[in-house]
Amino acid sequence: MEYNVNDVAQKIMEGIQKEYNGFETVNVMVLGKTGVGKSTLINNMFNEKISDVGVGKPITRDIKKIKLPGFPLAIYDAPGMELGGDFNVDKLLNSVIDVIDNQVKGGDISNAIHCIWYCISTPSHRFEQTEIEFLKKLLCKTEEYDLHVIVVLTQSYSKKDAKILKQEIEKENLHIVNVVPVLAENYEIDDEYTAKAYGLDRLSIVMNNVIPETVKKTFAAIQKVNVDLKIDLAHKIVASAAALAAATGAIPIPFSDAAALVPEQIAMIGGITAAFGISMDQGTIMALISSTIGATGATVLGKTIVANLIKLIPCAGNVIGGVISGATAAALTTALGEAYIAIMVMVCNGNLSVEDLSSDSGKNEINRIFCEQLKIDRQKNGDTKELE
Ligand SMILES: Nc1nc2c(ncn2[C@@H]2O[C@H](COP(=O)(O)OP(=O)(O)OP(=O)(O)O)[C@@H](O)[C@H]2O)c(=O)[nH]1
Ligand SMILES: [Mg+2]
Repeated sequence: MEYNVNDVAQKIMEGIQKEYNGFETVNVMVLGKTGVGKSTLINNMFNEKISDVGVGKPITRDIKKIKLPGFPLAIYDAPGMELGGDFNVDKLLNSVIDVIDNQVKGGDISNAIHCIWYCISTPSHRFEQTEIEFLKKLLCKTEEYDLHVIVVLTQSYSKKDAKILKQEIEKENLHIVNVVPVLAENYEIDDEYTAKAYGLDRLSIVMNNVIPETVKKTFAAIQKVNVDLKIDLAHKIVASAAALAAATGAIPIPFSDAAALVPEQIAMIGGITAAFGISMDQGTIMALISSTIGATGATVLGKTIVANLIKLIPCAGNVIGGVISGATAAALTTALGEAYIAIMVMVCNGNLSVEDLSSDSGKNEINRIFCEQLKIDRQKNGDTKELE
C-alpha cells in the first residue's frame, strides 16, 4: 500500500480534529466577588484565554456564560456577595441554584455544571458569616446533584495567611471538597521580591478527582498546569492502540501487509496530540513524520514505514521478510506512542516549540529524542542487543 506523506499528515490532522470534536464540554461555575481574581485563575488554568474576550452571554441578571467557539470549556461567571451595594444574598443564591437546576433539567447531562470554584481572596483575610450561610445553602443543592464545590483561596502570595484562612474555613466543617490556596500569576511584592505562582496544579488534581468520568479526557487536554494528567491520558491511548494492533496482528499478517497497522497508529498520534491540547499544522506534522519514521520522500510505502519502525524495536529483526505477530505489532505501536509522548512533553514544558518541530535543527532533535526513547523502551524490556 502506498502512502503519500501529505496524506498521512492530512489523516493525522483529521484525527486530531476528530478527537477535539468528540470532546465533551467541561462546564465550570466560578463564584467570587469582583476583583478576587476569577478571570486570572481561569486564564492561567486553561489553554485558551477564555475570560476577558467579552463573549460572555448573560444567562441571568448576574450570571454570564463564557464559551469560545471550538474550545470545549464553558465558564459560568457569577459574582460573589458584595458587601454594601444593592446585592441580595438570597437573590444570588436563587440565580445560582436556578442555573444549576436548569442545566440538569435540560435533559442533556453534558450541559450540567461539573464543578464549582468558590473564590475567596486571601488578602481579604475574611470568611464572613454571610458567606458561610450562602455556602451551606448552596451545598444542600449541589449534594443533590453530586456536584462538588472547591474553595479556591486566590491571590495567596502569603502562604502563611492562606494557611490561616484555610484553617478558619475548615473549622466550619462544610461539605466542600477542599480548600486550595493558589497564586495564579507571579506577584511582585517589591523591587527585590516576587512571589512565584503556585497551586494551580493542586487545583487541577482536586478538580480531576471530582468531575464526571465523561469530561476527564477533555479536562486533561484543555488544562495547561498539569502535564501528568495529559501523560496519563496519553498512556491510556497508547495502551488501547497497542491492544488493537495486537488484535490486528493476532492472525499473523504477512509483512507485506503490515501497512494495515498504519491507520491505527495514525489514530493514536491524533489522540495523543489532542490529549496534550496542541494544535499542529500539516507542515509540522509532515516534519514530524519524516524525522521520526524516516519517510523523507514525498511518497512512502506503508511497508517502509513499518519496516523503519520495526528496525527500532527489540527482537523484531527476525520478522523482516516474514510475518508480524500480535506481540510485535503491539510493541511497535507502544514504542512509537511512547516516543511521541516524550516529544509532546517537551513541547508542553516549553523545551521544544511547535515551530522547532519543522526546522532542520528541530528535526534532528526529534530524531534524537525518538531514538533515545526507543533505546529506553528497549532497556526496559531487558534487551540491549543492537539491531541493524
Ligand atoms: N500577580 C497576581 N495578580 C492577580 C492574581 N489574581 C488576581 N490578580 C490581579 O487582581 C486583579 C483582579 O483580578 P481579576 O482576575 O480581574 O478578578 P475577577 O475576579 O475576574 O474580577 P471581576 O471580573 O471584576 O469580578 C487584576 O489586576 C489581577 O491582575 C494573581 O494570582 N497574581
Ligand atoms: Mg473577571
